[in-house]
Amino acid sequence: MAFSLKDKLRKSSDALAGKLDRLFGSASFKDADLEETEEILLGSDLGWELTEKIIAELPRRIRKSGLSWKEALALILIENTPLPEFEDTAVARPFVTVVVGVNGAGKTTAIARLAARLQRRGEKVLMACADTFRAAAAEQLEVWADRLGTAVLSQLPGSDAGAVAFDAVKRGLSRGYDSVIIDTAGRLPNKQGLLDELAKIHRVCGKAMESAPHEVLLVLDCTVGQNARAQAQQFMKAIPVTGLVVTKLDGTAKGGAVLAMASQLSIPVKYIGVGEGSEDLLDFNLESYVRALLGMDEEGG
Ligand SMILES: Nc1nc2c(ncn2[C@@H]2O[C@H](COP(=O)(O)OP(=O)(O)O)[C@@H](O)[C@H]2O)c(=O)[nH]1
Ligand SMILES: [Mg+2]
Repeated sequence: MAFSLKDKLRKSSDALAGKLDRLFGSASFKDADLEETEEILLGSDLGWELTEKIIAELPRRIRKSGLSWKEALALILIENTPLPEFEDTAVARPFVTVVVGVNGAGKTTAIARLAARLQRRGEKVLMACADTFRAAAAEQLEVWADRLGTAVLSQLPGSDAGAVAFDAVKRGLSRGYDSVIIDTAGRLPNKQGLLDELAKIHRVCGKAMESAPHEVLLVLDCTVGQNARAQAQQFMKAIPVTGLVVTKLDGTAKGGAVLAMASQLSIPVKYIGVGEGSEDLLDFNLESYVRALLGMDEEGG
């Protein structure tokens, strides 16, 4: 890696670990510090549930294990964050991914980076624009496809989003694509219209290929903080989300929100966005993330 995750999460770790470091100093953890600890945890957007668990568990954990407060906190955070289930080793071809989320969350950027990664691995990738609401949406995906040299499928604005998804999966099957990634609309107004459309996209993927879609990624902008929860729950009503992509972790102190979202929604985080560069979409590794968030080195620390 050209940079360290620890550097990318600097603002978040300053807000969380930095403040806790100053609170505890070099002295050992004191129960008297719990109230201030709670404030710091909430301030880093870890959310009520996780914060309450930590407050209840941390003193006992430190006493029992003899670990430093930081090591104990890291363990509690790791234990309370859902992990992906072991995936079937027989991966479907094409592997169909539908990407959902509100406008501006970072869907299209994430799709382009994902496509680039898959392509580097030698996969044949088809991107499809099922955002038929905005003309600019297809153009944006086409620009990426041009740049990456991947195939792209789009329709004129106003055409049926479900039909685009159906065609994409069919084309993926008939032309031997390894991956089909479907971009979707994210308008907030007329929400029911959008939710119906997403449900339809999901349904027609399954009509085109029985096991599809194999992944539904919900992209959440972490700077939205705790509001992302309500947003996510809306999307989850329409389409069964299998993984989260949390973007814009660079330049924010809200890095705790990643763990809060995963545990509140009981959906594993699959990728994180840590910048606007082409390399800035990372596989999510829970342990590395927690250590970086707490300003710890990869190992030891
Ligand atoms: N700083 C930063 N910006 C991001 C990240 N992901 C996406 N963006 C930016 O967010 C804006 C919206 O992204 P876009 O992919 O068009 O969102 P969409 O509307 O969901 O498709 C663009 O300017 C992206 O460059 C990230 O991880 N960090
Ligand atoms: Mg987009």
